[in-house]
Amino acid sequence: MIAVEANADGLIGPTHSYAGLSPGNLASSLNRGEASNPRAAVLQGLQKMRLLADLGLPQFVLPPQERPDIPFLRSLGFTGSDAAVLESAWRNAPAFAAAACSASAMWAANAATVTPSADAADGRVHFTPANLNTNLHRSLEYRQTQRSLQALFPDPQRFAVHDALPAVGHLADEGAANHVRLCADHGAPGVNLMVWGRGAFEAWDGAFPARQTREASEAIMRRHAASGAVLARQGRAAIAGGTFHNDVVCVGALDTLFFHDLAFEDVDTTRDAIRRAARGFEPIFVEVSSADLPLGDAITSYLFNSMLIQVPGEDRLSLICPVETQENPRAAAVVEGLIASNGPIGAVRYVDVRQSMRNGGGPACLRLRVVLTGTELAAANPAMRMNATLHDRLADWGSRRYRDSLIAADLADPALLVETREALDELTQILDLGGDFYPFQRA
Ligand code: SUG
Repeated sequence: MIAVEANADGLIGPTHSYAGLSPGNLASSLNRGEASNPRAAVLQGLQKMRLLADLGLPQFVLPPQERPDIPFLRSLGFTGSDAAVLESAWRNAPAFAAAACSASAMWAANAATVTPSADAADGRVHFTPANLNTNLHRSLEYRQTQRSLQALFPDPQRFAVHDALPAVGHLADEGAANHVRLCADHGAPGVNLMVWGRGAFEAWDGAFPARQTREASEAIMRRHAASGAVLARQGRAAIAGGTFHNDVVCVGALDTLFFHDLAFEDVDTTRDAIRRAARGFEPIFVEVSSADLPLGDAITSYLFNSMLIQVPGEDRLSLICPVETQENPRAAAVVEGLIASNGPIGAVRYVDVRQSMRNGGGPACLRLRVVLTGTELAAANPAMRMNATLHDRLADWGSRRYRDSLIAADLADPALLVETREALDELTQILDLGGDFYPFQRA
């Protein structure tokens, strides 16, 4: 079967801010309290989507979620008008109010785990929205994420959009950020590398949280009836150094796995298991040593949070790296070395997603990869597909609707609540999502 790799990126929302909500994500902690620029953020994200679409990869947009999340605050007992709920929550429970304002659904790599039809026993594409229950602000995403995926992939004959796993610590799930699929070509059966940080019943004593349990990864492969599963433990040292998702130190595409030597607890066993699971191809391992790129540089440069893509018409793979990679001499040297070699990675393109990067979200965090056959691609919602026209409409929308500076105090402003709803209301028209997509539209 012939298939292509599409990307669905999270459109960055109007409340994009730096609230320091993710322990173990060093950028999030470091930039806590800084002023953000939501308008620049949304335009940067759109520019990246446009680049991918122009390179010939199908590109889709996942809408931002409704924030501030007033229904969440009401569930905590805040009452009165929406403005009163927001004001009272900020006064009495600021940590909950901050969580309710986060635009974190932008990082679509955490939206879901995806199994292409080539790997699923029933021949459908399967999605499990991630419960994201390690961090409060992210645990608010999965219901609306499910709705977004259903809007993008509406045909149940071809697409199975599951519920999230039960939202408990034992089944903590962060979606595709801990999943890498390797294959001979996209339409062929793949190896599904599922990377987990801790066991469900293990006493975890790491300084930073391990966000994915082995049991969550197993449950997803089971419910998708997915072939080619390989489970691997994330390096404990990597988590301790700030690798809150495996995709901070590892990315793969087609037959190539590109990773840092601390990514897995046991690199040799992981490599062997991938080799054994690979059908019809010999995996290529491109490992970068700590000597060439210390973990700290891997994390600040986000070299491995690049997208690794096959550009139509090119014979070697391309990296889509953040400009921060180029600015880190060691990381830039690794990239130059790869391109100069005869290895599988032959080109690099740099993108500016600095607004997202300051919260620990690089190019790969912003996208969810979905491998689709021709008929599946045709069954995806065309109104959510990026092209020059949609790019320009969304860039105009963001330029008109988004503020160019936000600090914590602004998030408590009832005027921002009105602005975000007006923006999202207009967005549902642009993306043809109907008049009841957001909770505020259904109220
Ligand atoms: O979950 N940052 C996100 C970044 C997610 C990156 N995704 C992948 N690596 N796939 C997180 O830690 C910070 C929000 C704040 O602090 O305001 C945040 O949620």
